[in-house]
Formats: sequence, C-alpha cells, structure tokens
Amino acid sequence: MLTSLDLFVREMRELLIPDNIYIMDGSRDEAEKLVGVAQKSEVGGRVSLEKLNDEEYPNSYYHRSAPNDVARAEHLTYVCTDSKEQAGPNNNWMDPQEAKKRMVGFFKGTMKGRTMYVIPFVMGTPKSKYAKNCVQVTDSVYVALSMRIMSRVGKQAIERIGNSSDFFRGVHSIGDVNPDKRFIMHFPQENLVMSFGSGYGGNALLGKKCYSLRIASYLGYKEGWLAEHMIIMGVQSPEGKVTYFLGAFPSACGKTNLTLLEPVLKGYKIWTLGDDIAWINVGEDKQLYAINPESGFFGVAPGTGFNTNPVMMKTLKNDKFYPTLFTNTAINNFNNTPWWEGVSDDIPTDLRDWQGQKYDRNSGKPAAHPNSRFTVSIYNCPTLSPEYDNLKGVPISGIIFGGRRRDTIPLVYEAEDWNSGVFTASILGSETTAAASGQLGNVRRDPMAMLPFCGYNMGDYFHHWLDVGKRIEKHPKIFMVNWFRKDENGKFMWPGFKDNFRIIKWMLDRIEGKTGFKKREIGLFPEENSIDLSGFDIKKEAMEKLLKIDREDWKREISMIEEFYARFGNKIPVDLRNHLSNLRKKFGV
Ligand code: OXD
Ligand code: MN
Repeated sequence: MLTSLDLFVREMRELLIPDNIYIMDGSRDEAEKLVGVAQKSEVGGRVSLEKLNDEEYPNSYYHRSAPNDVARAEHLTYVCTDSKEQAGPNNNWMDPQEAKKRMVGFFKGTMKGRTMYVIPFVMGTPKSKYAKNCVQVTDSVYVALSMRIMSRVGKQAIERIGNSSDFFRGVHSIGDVNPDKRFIMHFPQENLVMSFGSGYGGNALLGKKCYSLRIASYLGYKEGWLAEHMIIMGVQSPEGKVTYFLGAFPSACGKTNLTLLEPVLKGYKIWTLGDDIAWINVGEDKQLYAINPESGFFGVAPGTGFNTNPVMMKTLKNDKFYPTLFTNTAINNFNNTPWWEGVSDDIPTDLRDWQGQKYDRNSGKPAAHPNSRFTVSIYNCPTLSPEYDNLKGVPISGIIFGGRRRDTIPLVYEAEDWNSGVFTASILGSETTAAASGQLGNVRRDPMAMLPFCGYNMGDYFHHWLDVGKRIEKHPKIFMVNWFRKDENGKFMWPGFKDNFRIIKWMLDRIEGKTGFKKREIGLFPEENSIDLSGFDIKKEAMEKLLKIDREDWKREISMIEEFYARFGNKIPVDLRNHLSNLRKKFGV
C-alpha cells in the first residue's frame, strides 16, 4: 500500500517532472556523494560547491549565490490563510487558491532535466514528543546538503512518518533564480510551504524560518505552545549551577555571538543550545521548557573572528560533522580559505570578492557580502550543552529581548512581571540589517523579533503570549537589552561581545534574588554598582548614559509604538493597551 509520503512524492513527480528522483537517507556517504555532484554542476550549469583548504577549514566548501539572491525576500513572502485577518497586517496575504494556482504555474515541469531531491527530516531530537516530521523536495543540491546540516535528515524521519499523513510538506525549486518569479508562500492551515526562485537559506531551507517559525508559530497558537526567534543558552556559575535563558533579537543583532560567548567573568561558562529558533512548551511542573528544533547554525560570517567569537571559529574549524558550507564570503586566493570582514585585522592581498571578482581594497565596498553565511553543524560546537538533546528541553529562568538601537533604549532593564514583559517585548524596535533585502538602518517595530516570522495575526499572537503566561507558575524574568547605544559622536558606548556577560551576570543575580532594583518609568533598573565592572575601564558617566531614559526620545518612541499598535486595531489585547496608556501618562503625552 502506498503511504502518504509515497503519494506526496508521486504528486511532486507529476507536478515537477524531474529526470531523476533521489530520496535522502542522511548518511555521511550520501553527503560526500552529493558534494561530488555539487562540485561538478548545479542547476543551470553553474558549479555549486568549491572545496576549501582542508587544513585550515576541514570538510568545508564554498558556494556563491546569484547576486540577486542573498537575503530573505520579505516582500515576496506570503501567509495564505482563509481570511486576510488571520494572517494579519504583519504578513503579506494571498487567497490560498489563488496563491496555489500561481505557484503551480511556476512549478509545472520546472525540474525537467534536473534531479528532485526528497528530504525527509525531523525538526527537534527525533525521540522527543516535541519533534515534528517534515518532507521537502528541492532541485538544489546546495539546499539538500544545507538541510542535512540544519535538521535531522533521513531514515529516522521516514520511520517517524511511517503511514501517517501528518507531516509538513515543503515544495522548493530554485527555478531560474529570477526575482520576478520568486515567491515564498505559506499555507499554515495545510502545513505546507511552496517556495520558488531563491536558493537563499531563509527562503529555501524550508525547515528553518518557513516551518520552524511561520508554520510552527501557527501550530503553537492552535496547540498551546510558542515557536520563537530565540537563542537558548545555559549559564553555569562558578558553583556549577546552570541557569537557562532564551534570547530574542532581530536578525544580524548578535544572537549567534551571545549563545557562543566566552564569559569575561572568571568561573562562569556558557553552554550553547541554539542560536536562532526555540520551541517553548509549558512543562508538567508548569515551568517553561525550550528545545532547539534545528541541528546547525546558519550564521552571519562578517564580524565573526577569533577576537569576537572564538568558539564559532573553533566550530568552523572542527571536522566532526560533514560538511561545512560558506556562502558569499570572499576567498583568499593565497591559501584558498574563506575570508570576510572581521575574521582577520589585515585584508589579504589576493582576494576574490563575493561575486568572484578580484577585490579592489580601494573600492570602499566589503569583499564578503554583509549577509554572507556559514552553515555548520551544532555538533561541531565545543560549547554544545550536554542537555541539547534532552527530550523535554531545558527549564527557562530568563528571557532576554533586544534590538539594535543607537538611542532611546537603555543597556538593560527588567520587566516587572510576565504581562509587562510581554508588553516590553511587543514594543521592541530595531534598525534593519542586511539579513533581509531592503533599506538598512531604519528603525522598525519588531515585536519579540518575530515581525517577519509570525505566521498569523500578531494581535492574536500577543493574546497567545498572555495566555501562555497564565498557565505558568514559575515565570521566567523578562529583560530588555540594547548593546548598540551610541554617544553624540556616533560611537558605540558599550563594547559588546564578551562584556555582554556582565549584563547576563546581573540578570543571574536578579533571578537568584541577590540584587535589588530601582523602579523607573519603563521597568526595573540595576541598583548602583550592581553590574560587575571588574577589570573594565568604563567611566561612571558612560554607565549613566547607557542607562539613561531620555524623555524626549521616549515621547517619540511612544508615538511610533502607537502607530504600530494602531495597525492591529482592536486585536491588541486590552492589557497591552493599558500598559501603553500608563507609559504615555508617565511621560506626559
Ligand atoms: C536568519 C535570519 O537567517 O534571521 O537567522 O535572517
Ligand atoms: Mn534568525
């Protein structure tokens, strides 16, 4: 008897008309074979992978994308629910029938002359009850190999699916990488994504943003859990106690660096569990527990170096899991290694830029694309937490939210309680970065860092956060941070990276009740001298400036928040509206 999986493959064969079908088993042998294929050719005759220097970067390969395909295409990303209201003003919406018709038009026969890779995969540790079964088809061998790094591909997934028809379906083709024929269409009510015309991670690795955030956030809404754009990390004290945190930051704001941090304070250690996505459930003991559904990092290369993130550099040089991929970095011709701004202080003399041209250091342009990436297994990470594969996940004591803001938002503060925390997270704003195509540096509201990833109406999402809070007995503390505040000369006031641990330590002390707080207009602030600044040369006035609440800035901020809230009309929970009007009163607006 044909299983639902067989039927899906048959349906895809009839739609896409590939020359060959290859069902992935997830083995290393297979990965080597596919790398071999990718070294010879990719769709359209372009070579997809080039081997890099094996001594410097073992098992590593280089991929250069089409120049028009280097970031998430938010304007071409749609949530296709029955009604526009279900998708909300935070999503582009198209009627599901119309969207399917359009996509079927693109997909019809698109794999003629190509191989269709069938990727059965599990998001989450396969034995966990929180893990989810998925299948993606693609015609890109680069995508197939990337999926093997980012998720559990192969036999375990096929076994878990068995005769069931309950699995996520992802249909992907790079088409001819034409931005005019590029769409990423989500059908949350059918557990389906159709993505055409892009090979970029966030658009094409359908287990990542498409499933584990947009579709999963909708499933979580229906089933009582949360799918969030968050890191997971364990902070170990000198006494050996580990406290688990979640952290939500918009793309390219340093999430990966934070979760692989080497603490600047003696005796502490950070255990890594995830750098991008957390699935959060209320456990039997009424605490929050989080798992990372992914099994790899798809990280931004620029800014990663032995000074800023030595653990990631070690991860990238580890040969444990095959392969590691680098996309759109520059190449140092001298020794055939990937190069990007921040990996070394000096610029090598013989560089190819991310488009393969000889790099002209006087051009004023970076050699690596600002959104160039590495794709590497989490099992290569030397600080991987022993609890990473825990079937229940890890218990959460603190949730950190943060954005990239040159002004207004203080270095750190704490929300008074869960609902104030939800409000604080709902007003998160950040300057836009290169991870999404579009203009850089404008402040946009990005509640919970989920604006591009919430697969349903964000008003309903806020209600859901408040509802989850009602089911918890031991609430995690919620914090807001801003590592990116600048002084009047445009210079960062806080060094960031390692020193961010000083702020994490303050949070630990708050969680353990070892330090008090000063209550101010927007939340609870550190008491005088409660942030450990040992061995750190920062002036008292600088700390004051970092923690300053500028009333004029906040008046502006409040009107931006009001504008944002207004887009959701009466979908915004009354509780959050009350928080906003209290804030307005405190600032006299
Ligand atoms: C990512 C993103 O790639 O947020 O993680 O864009
Ligand atoms: Mn992300």
